[in-house]
Amino acid sequence: MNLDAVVVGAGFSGLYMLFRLREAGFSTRAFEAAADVGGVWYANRYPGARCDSESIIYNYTFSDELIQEWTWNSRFPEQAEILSYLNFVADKLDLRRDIQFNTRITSAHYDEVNNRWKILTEDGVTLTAKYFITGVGCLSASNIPNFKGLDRFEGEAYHTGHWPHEKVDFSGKRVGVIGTGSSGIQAIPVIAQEAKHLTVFQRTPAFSTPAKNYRYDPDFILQTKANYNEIKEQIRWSKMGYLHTVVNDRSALEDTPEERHLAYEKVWERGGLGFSQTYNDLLVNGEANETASEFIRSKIDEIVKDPKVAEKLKPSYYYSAKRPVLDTNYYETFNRENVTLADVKSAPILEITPNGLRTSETEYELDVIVFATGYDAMTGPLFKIDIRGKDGVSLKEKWANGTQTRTYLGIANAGFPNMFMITGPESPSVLSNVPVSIEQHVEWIGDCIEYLREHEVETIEAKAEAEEAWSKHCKELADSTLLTKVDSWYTGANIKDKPRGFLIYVGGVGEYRKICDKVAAKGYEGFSLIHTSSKETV
Ligand code: NA7
Repeated sequence: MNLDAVVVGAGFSGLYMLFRLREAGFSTRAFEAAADVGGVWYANRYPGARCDSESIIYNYTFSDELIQEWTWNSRFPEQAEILSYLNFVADKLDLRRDIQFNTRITSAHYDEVNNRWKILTEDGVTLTAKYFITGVGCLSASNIPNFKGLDRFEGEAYHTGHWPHEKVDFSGKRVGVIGTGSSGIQAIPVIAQEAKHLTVFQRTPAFSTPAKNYRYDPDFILQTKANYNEIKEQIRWSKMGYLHTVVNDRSALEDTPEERHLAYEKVWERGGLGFSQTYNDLLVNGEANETASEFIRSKIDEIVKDPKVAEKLKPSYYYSAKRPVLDTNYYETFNRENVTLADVKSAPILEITPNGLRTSETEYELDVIVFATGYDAMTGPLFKIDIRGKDGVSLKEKWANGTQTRTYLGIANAGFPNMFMITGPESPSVLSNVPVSIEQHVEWIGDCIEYLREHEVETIEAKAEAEEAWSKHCKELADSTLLTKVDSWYTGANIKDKPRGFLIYVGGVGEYRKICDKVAAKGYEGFSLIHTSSKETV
């Protein structure tokens, strides 16, 4: 099969990319390893799975019809509701006829003689395409630490990112959850209600603030739909793709302790991810950050009855430097009689045993282990495919050879002509409301491919110097924040032997959009374009 474009993935990215290119008349096919649409929302079915972005902005904005015809139920959408939404989109836009499910792309090699990508599927089928576009997500390559004895466990074991479709029954069972990031913190309160006993194995405590979820009022929905153009403009040009902005546009240190307390209390009560926006310097000034961190620690003291448990739950790093978490009754769960907190920082997990697990201190008998141990973020999903550009150099080799992954705009790579990444490393991606970033990428890539057709361009490739400058810019921006001062999946520190680097553009989605638009307006500045006829390089 020879196509104009192959798109990998049928989540938020792949679905829209397929639609965008098909509408422009390009023969396009999407390949999805799972049995249906949804991407991470197809896979993350663990109890309590919910999005931390507010529903009304966690959707596509490109089609007024989609906006008007879909209605969200509550402020923070549950996994099942998001999955229904993506199914609704796939049906409405008639996308399934161009998606091949249950098909993993295993390799994509660039053929320099014919200027085509040669793409291989797991079942041995070869395709060729002019453009190779990845929509593989940033947090889709799950990570289970290589614990000794992992395969000897005789009970049930699940990773939150690959949850079974049938309901997992915890009743009457001794359950262990390893990991207290977003997934663990969402799952723990729900599992605790059902399990006979739940042990939470915590290595690093997370800062969590209340989601304060509620059902939407029908009038609010009507108003939202009527004003959607305004909402769309606001999120597209915002810092992080959200509606909330900095609550107090000054340093936290300009307020008195009493004023600060009131400010934090107000934003805490409001719920949602806006807590990090209470003041404008919480992510850049350690002293200011400490005031927010201390406030959350004081809340843990207030909520958790056993002071020793409360102490263990308090993080000591900068609030929001690791991904901040939203919860519903997380800290409260530790007041339940059937819940125990095990600190596996001071007493690490040594091995998984047939009946549970053993730490350096004691042995735990478990019927079920839930691995909420996260993901090989950003680069992990791309490395699952053997992607090779010019001279047979793989993306893995290119990125692993240096100490830092390099891309141009998070969209393209020098040495990999006619390949585009949706929310690739060094784009705003996971530091934004992701669908906003996805739409911007898809539209930019779609416009670019149309431009190439119109101008009879055979290949487009990022220039090495443009890539170098972009990576440097990303690094400088990140280094000016507290985000690089703490080990996290943002920096790659959660994966053994992964080169450290901060692989997200932190300048904001609005600023990023301006930069990308400028690059396009200048005839794709920073890219080499080779024309079909003349072989001329621009
Ligand atoms: P995260 O946020 O990476 O959390 C993973 C958790 O698992 C975290 O608490 C880790 O502790 C813990 N972990 C990882 N390895 C181990 C070992 N070996 N022993 C004990 N504990 C371990 O993943 P999530 O799935 O919760 O969230 C990912 C993102 O998905 C989330 O931020 C949203 O954007 C959506 P650590 O902190 O490394 O000490």
